[in-house]
Amino acid sequence: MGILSDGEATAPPLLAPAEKPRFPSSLTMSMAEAAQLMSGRYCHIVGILGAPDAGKTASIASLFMLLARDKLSGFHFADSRTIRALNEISQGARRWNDGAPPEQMTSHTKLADDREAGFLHLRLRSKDGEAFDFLLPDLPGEWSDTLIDRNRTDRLNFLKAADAVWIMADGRQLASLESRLTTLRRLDLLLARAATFMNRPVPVFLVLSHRDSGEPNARDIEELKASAARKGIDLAVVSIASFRRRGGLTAAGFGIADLISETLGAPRQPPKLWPDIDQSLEARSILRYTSMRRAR
Ligand SMILES: Nc1nc2c(ncn2[C@@H]2O[C@H](COP(=O)(O)OP(=O)(O)OP(=O)(O)O)[C@@H](O)[C@H]2O)c(=O)[nH]1
Ligand SMILES: [Mg+2]
Repeated sequence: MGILSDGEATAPPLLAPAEKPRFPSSLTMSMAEAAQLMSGRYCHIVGILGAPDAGKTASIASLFMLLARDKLSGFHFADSRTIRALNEISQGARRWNDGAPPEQMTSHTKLADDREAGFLHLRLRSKDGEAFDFLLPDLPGEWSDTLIDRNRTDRLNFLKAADAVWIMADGRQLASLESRLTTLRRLDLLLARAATFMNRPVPVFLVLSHRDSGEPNARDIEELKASAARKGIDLAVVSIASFRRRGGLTAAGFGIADLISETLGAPRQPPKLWPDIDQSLEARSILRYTSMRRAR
């Protein structure tokens, strides 16, 4: 065939795909997916902050593994929208050689999108049949470091909608002479930054990991609590052992059930009897936050 004459149509070389091509979605829930879930049911958002290696990912992995074995005292597993992500973060812990735990049970958290938190979803059912949905972000410790050092808050806006905050630290660092003072000072700074940023009363838990290696120093805890009280925070302290090192003092999963029930039981602001529209939006600020982002 020669050159096409004017007006003659050519067939497209390829058929248009039925759906626009998309990158595979992240295994965690995006902010928009979380907001969609929350529009249908109440979800407890927990802000999990803490330095690299504080034990943030391990606490979520341990919670998931306890639920998987139906060993979380007081609760059963009911559902998860992010089961693949939960499997992924607990993979290291399941890669045991002949019963010997690997050096690293969880690996450093790296996010596909370094600008927005991804949420892990877990639905728990209490022994009396009540269901509770949790949205837990597995954030890299660098996000807490940049909050402390540079007051970088743009990626942490979801904290404004959190029902509770877990400030995590490796309990062993409080027991070590070299790291104790620095750890205490950075925890105090993190509490201050989080309190200023959230600017409303939120139950805050100091969660100390590695309880299998020993108990935290009671005087340090009292000092942190007193300092938190001066910032208007009623700090609750929970010690956990997400895993158990060889010869460790406590079983794997120690304290996790307490952490969950205390997070659920933490006093919340009493609901207003006749809230007006603005106030109810205030309480569910994740919806407000996502609608603001959509409008941008
Ligand atoms: N034995 C024991 N190991 C723990 C405990 N908590 C955390 N670990 C281990 O400590 C290391 C660091 O824990 P992670 O949970 O990965 O730390 P992270 O806070 O998520 O760190 P980033 O993702 O880098 O911010 C991992 O090898 C964990 O398996 C604990 O309570 N007991
Ligand atoms: Mg992590």
